Formats: sequence, C-alpha cells, structure tokens
Amino acid sequence: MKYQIIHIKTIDSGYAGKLSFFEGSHDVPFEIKRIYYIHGVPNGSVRGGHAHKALKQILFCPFGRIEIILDNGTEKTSVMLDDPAKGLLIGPGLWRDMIWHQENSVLCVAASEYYDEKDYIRNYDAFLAYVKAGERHG
Ligand code: T46
Repeated sequence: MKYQIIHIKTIDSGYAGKLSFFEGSHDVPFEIKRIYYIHGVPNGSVRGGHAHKALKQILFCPFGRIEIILDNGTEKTSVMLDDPAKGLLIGPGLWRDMIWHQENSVLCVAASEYYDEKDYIRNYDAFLAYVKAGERHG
C-alpha cells in the first residue's frame, strides 16, 4: 500500500488550544501546489470513488471524523481521520472512498499537482486494468 499515517507537528498552547502545521518538502515529501478542503458534508455521506495516476496528497481532518478507505486493487485498508494532528499521505495508484462519520467534518488536502481531471481514474474496472498493466510493466 502506498500510504503512510503521519503525525502533524503540533504546539500545545495550554488553555488557548493547539496549533498544528506542516511545510511542503520539509514535512511532506513533495512541493505543495494546491490546497483544497471539503466541508458542509452531511453525516453518512460517501465521496471519492476514484484513484490518481500521479498525484500525491496529504489528507487531514481539522474537525470531525472521516474514514478513508484505500484499495490497491488487491487489498483494502481503512484509516480514521479523527485527530487534527493525524495526517494521511497517499501516493498514486490507490482507489479511495471517504465516509463522513460526523456532521460537518472537514477534510483538508494538500496536493502535489494542480487540478487535472486527466489524472483521475473514476471507473473501478479501469482502475483494476491500470493496476494490472502497472504490474506487467514492473
Ligand atoms: C481526492 C479526494 C480526497 C476542482 O475543480 N478542483 C479541485 O482541485 C478538485 C479537488 C476538484 N474539482 C472539481 C472536480 C469535480 O467536478 O470538484 C468537483 C468535485 O470533485 P470530486 O468529485 O473529485 O471530489 P471528491 O471529494 O470525490 O474527491 C476529492 C478530490 O477530487 C480527489 O483528488 O483524492 O477528494
């Protein structure tokens, strides 16, 4: 699986809360070209249903609980983003679904590339064929 759970550096200011941060290239293994965030999502909603050919991303949830299900074509794994200091690094070639387990949870993403619809694989059979072709070509 081309993913990694990371701890986002967090400074505890005591009674005044915490500050979490990461820096492109220093704390994540790519230069950040794009930030997007998903909000206003009703509890129980499922988003995703696609993979990327080249994109690397770090996902984090500053508020709420969001489950990320990753699938490499052979096996699936589930990661719960339920802590603002927890990040999920995802490399290319992984199918993902995101399930909202709490109303208004916010999913933030820092991405290695600008938005490009051509980088998406949005059909599961096409994803499996893409994975198999990758295995054939090493
Ligand atoms: C991903 C997961 C975690 C843009 O125009 N610009 C953007 O930067 C993005 C990310 C999306 N869009 C458009 C494309 C669609 O017309 O926004 C619409 C919704 O995107 P999508 O259905 O792909 O959203 P999710 O929540 O299923 O997936 C998103 C990211 O697209 C994807 O890269 O890995 O979050």
